[in-house]
Amino acid sequence: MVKDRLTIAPEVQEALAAGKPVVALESTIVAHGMPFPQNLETAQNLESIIRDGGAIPATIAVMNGQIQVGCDAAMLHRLATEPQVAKVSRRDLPMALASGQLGATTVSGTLIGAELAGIRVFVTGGIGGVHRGVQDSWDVSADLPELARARVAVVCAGAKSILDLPKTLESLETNGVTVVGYQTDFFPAFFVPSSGLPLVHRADDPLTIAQAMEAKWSLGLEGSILVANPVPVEHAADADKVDQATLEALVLAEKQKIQGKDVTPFLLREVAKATGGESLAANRALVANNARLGAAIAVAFAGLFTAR
Ligand code: PSU
Ligand code: MN
Repeated sequence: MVKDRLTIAPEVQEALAAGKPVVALESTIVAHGMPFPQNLETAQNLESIIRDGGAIPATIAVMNGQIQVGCDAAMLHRLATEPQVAKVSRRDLPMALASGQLGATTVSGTLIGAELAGIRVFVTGGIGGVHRGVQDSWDVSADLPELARARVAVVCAGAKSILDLPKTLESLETNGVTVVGYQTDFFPAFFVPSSGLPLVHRADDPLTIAQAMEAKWSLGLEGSILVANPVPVEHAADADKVDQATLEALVLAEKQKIQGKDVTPFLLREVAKATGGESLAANRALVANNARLGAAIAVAFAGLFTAR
């Protein structure tokens, strides 16, 4: 039964039962997306931003054979520091649960946990997508099919610029994922505010997004509303520097035969190195920015039901 595999922190459980706003957070960004100690600081900072915004944070991970929804300080510390944390997408969930090992959930894994727990808003940095060179590697993130399935809004800063963004957007459309630019007409490119790729949908306030969530799911349509929130310009990385670093990282990945789930963490690490930490600073700022918006959307969404 679901409840035998789901441990929801008491505070999160209470908020959900009372219809109060809750925001899910992923743990792969903590375990694999950033180095220590920036990863732990970021995890803690995101939780406090969400609290300041009037919502309850729930970092999702896998531990002791359970999907853990809402991590305490000790759990966050383990995720940030232990050397052998599994990276858990939908594919990996069964074995991670069966083995009892510690696992960090990706966007796809976190979406599963959030939906099972009844959390409707999830904040991340950048989603996975279609990788460059997909025609040879067939590397398409499990985040895409999961976004097509889970009824959870995801706030991100676009897709990581290490990806093929036009193909990622096409795939989102094919899968019926509603992509909404937040106060922008362009798909953000993670470390930089715009990819130059135009978006069809735009919202300028959290309430509009909450209403779109309600509209989509009240029809019984499955899948996410993907809120694309650009990194604030003052925190953006230099676009040319990031592009150059990305190209070099891709060559290095090929040379070192980096494959599968190791590709994304490898590229993020190399780009951070080559930009002298500039990309890491942008990454931290953009998730914080997403956490602020995610809390506001969760508050607006909860408000739709209490106002009736
Ligand atoms: N965004 C970040 N840092 C990350 C990731 C996203 O800022 O570490 C992670 C997310 O967990 C996402 C995963 O789901 O990378 C995608 O991995 P892959 O490309 O292997 O599907
Ligand atoms: Mn992949």
